[in-house]
Amino acid sequence: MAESIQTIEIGSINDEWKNKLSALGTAKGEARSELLKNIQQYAVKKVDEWKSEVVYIGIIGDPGAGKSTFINSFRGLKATKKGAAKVGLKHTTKEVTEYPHPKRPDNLILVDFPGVLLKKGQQGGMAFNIQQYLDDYGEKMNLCDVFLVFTSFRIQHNAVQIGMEARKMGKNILFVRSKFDVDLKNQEEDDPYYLKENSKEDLMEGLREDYIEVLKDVGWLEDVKPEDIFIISGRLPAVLEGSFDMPKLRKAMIDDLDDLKKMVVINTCRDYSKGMVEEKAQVYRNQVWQIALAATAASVVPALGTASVPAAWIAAYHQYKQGFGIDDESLEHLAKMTRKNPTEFKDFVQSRLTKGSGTPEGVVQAILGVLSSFSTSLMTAVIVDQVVDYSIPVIGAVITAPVSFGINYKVLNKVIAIQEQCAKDLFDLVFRDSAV
Ligand SMILES: Nc1nc2c(ncn2[C@@H]2O[C@H](COP(=O)(O)OP(=O)(O)O)[C@@H](O)[C@H]2O)c(=O)[nH]1
Ligand SMILES: [Mg+2]
Repeated sequence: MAESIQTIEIGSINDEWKNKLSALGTAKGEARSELLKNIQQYAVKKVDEWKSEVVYIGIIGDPGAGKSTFINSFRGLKATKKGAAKVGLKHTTKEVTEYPHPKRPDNLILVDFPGVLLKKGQQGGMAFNIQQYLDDYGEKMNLCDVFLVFTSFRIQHNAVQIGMEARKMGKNILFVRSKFDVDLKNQEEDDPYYLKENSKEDLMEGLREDYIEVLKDVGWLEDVKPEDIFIISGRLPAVLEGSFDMPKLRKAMIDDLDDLKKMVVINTCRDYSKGMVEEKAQVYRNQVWQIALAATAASVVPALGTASVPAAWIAAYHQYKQGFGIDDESLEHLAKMTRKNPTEFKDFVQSRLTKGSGTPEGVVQAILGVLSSFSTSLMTAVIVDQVVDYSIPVIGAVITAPVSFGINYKVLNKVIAIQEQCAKDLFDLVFRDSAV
């Protein structure tokens, strides 16, 4: 029998889970139900675990470098909105200010650290007392998961010095050079032929190389690679659309975070670039086995809702939609930001998520249609009648359930794939004729 069973690649399963699963293989009767119940509870808890995490993103740098503008855009806010950071040189921050993300204010917080301009009458680098700065702000700095160091047209020593201290605390430091839209305009003025013969990417590459040289000059002691430097525009449309290095910056911001913190960022941030959509899909795929387990266990434990489609599916479906920014609320926000028609976006998404039937893809899409209408009883019917097409073997023979782990795993992956494609197509629809 063992030979006819295929195994499914389930990503980062840990030893604890491996043990639970093999115990399940031999358990019988009561013991088996009990074990399944435990797995179910544990897995459901896991699915929601990220909601108790907090991610702090530290923002440091020169006054006027575009920090406040970025903080607003990253949170999907215009500068005039309530809760937006005050923008402009008159509004240089003197205290640490926390800017929670409006979508998940308890989970994702940008921390704006005071600027480091020398005070009037003070001269030279000596006037900036790094020890004093650390005494004042070191504790807050330590809280941050990652730092973005913003610098303007020339790099100031003090911002780099603070960054260096954060580095000593073991933090990931990303260098951001904002206002690239201004650079582009200047370049056109200064040398109209340059951009006819070279690409924007060439200009960005040149800036990155200059930047590395200056960083070394001003005392950045570590190795810096061009990919550590991010050339962006902090203007709202550019951030939403993912112009210039914005997608790479987003990816770098989450690269060093653990999986739960990654979930916080991707489930919270509104951004629509294709690179980020792919990144999100990957994080969801890594987590699918947990949801599949929850769904599997739920479908065989009578006490927890018989053989209907488990709540874990519905929870996952809606979580993904939010994460990909294709739920109604995100679409309304996007429509507002881009001054387009929310109904057009909603219809588009609805049609993408529910089209087709007959093929395996159609089955999943039928399920999606049902999921989106929230009717659990109908969903059960769809599963019983059609999911048989998915005669996916069970992992290691350890779980045999009405809706097997394999089916759950496969279908959830399909849900992610369909939503991922939908989010990418939405990007084309929304931004096809914008020029940021
Ligand atoms: N064109 C353009 N202007 C920007 C950008 N970022 C900031 N600004 C402008 O630069 C000025 C200073 O920005 P602000 O965000 O207040 O900088 P902060 O002092 O670092 O917080 C403001 O007038 C902004 O409107 C950008 O990416 N592009
Ligand atoms: Mg500011």
